Amino acid sequence: MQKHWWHTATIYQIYPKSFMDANGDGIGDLQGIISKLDYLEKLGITAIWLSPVYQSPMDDNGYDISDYQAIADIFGDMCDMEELLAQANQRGIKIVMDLVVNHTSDEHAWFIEARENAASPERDYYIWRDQPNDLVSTFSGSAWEYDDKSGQYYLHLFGKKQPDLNWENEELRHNIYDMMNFWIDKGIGGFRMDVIDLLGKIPDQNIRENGPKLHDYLKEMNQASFGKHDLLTVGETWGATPEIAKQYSNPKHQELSMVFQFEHIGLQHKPDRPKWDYADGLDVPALKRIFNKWQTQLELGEGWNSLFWNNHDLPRVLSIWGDTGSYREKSAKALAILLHLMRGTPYIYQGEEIGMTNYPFEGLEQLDDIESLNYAKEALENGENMADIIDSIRVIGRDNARTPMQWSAEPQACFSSSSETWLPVNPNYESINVAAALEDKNSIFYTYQQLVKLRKEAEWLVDADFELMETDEKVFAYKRYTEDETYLVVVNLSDQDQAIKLTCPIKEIIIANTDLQEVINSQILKPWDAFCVRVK
Ligand code: ISL
Ligand code: CA
Repeated sequence: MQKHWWHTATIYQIYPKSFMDANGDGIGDLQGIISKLDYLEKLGITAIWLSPVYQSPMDDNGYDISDYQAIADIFGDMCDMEELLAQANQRGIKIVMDLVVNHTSDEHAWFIEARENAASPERDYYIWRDQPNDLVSTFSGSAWEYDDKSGQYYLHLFGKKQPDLNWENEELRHNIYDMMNFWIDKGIGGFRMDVIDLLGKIPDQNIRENGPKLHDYLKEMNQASFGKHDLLTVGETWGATPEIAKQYSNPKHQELSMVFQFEHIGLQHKPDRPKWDYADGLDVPALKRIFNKWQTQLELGEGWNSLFWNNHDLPRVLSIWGDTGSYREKSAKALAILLHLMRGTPYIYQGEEIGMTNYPFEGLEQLDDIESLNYAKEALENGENMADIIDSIRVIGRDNARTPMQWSAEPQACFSSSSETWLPVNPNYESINVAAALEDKNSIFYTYQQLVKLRKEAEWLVDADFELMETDEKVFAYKRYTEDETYLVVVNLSDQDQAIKLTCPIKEIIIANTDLQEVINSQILKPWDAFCVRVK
């Protein structure tokens, strides 16, 4: 198998509005990111996945782009972007851009022209119908919006201000590839591709994901843009199975490096229910089953995994599956060890490396997220009560991931010099912050640092096969083995003691969040104990 830099990389996701505010307007920006590159270098990450920084009315925080080749004023300008690229590259850090090409903003010049002039070529860049069908938007309500001017409806699988692009249109496709090449020429490290599985949609047949032409488009895109370069490309694919993931990521298909699959994330809500109907606690046996499937069915050379607990759309993993009380640090390390030693490329979401948690939201006025607010509005109209709605949003809403990064115990966690930040700072910043983490040798940060380093150096992390081990329900244990070596990863995913049988001789301790000798002597895992050892 041909090895690429991203096989041994760890990627760090930055949500620009919330990372660091340099000019004191309460919103993160590019100069803020530049000022924190030394911190990221210390963590050791190989690349940053930068959520959208393009020009946008920010109806969905930049996932509604009005100009793909300009930077949003709130973040800075193209000079700042070039400076970020240069400064990051100097530190050996690549910048992976977010590619949002399922839809644009309704303020994009293409859509403005399409709307104004039904005879324009741009009209066909979007999807218009005389009558809506029953497709619904991910952000609540019908996926069709009536346009007065032309008397037709346009499709929006997300917000009304996010009209869907028509990928059947060849001219549109080539405009997108040209735009991608503009960024490639600037020296970026790759693309994270927003809802890429929707490109082949056929609205008239209610086909959203995995339409028949999807993979033709991706092959064409690969050929016309990134295929000639050694870039990381990762597609966001909510419904992917291992079979589907191989279609994208098998090198012989010449599409993408990897995809994000969300099967494990599905455990955050009740089966076949909307995400707001969240599940109580983590179903550990199901988690084991799902990771086992992905680790064994996406064979080396036939596909590649992405590994993540968090992103800007998800609740903080410690709040939903870990422990935010006395085992906060222990559980954060346990979850990190569990994930980062599997086969695939790990992604860290800003703040995860210091164990940030959900925000204690109490009312709609504290929220910004279009998905949460639209859901609340619809649920209220349907007669649901406010307390239940807020409860769901507090547990699973997207703003949990989006509150400002906590840099220190100073006011506004040192995220901004303004007392008015675009989302409130989590009140726990006085204890959970970067400055405190850096000072404490045993902090979560240093576990992440160690894992990132390990991924760069240890070849077995790429090559070794995966085998799930039979253990008690709440213990997740797996082997990684090559012909010559065997590694054992054991994690207690609970706040209870768990008995284990650890009999094989330990040759080397790779990483641990506990006193391993004590575990061996007692044959008991204490709450959230986790370790990796070489046994052969
Ligand atoms: O998080 C989600 C699952 O309930 C959805 O809100 C989310 O919209 C979906 O995961 C697709 O996400 C991506 O595209 C959206 C954008 O709002 C998300 O931030 C982005 O990650 C539309 O561009
Ligand atoms: Ca700012």
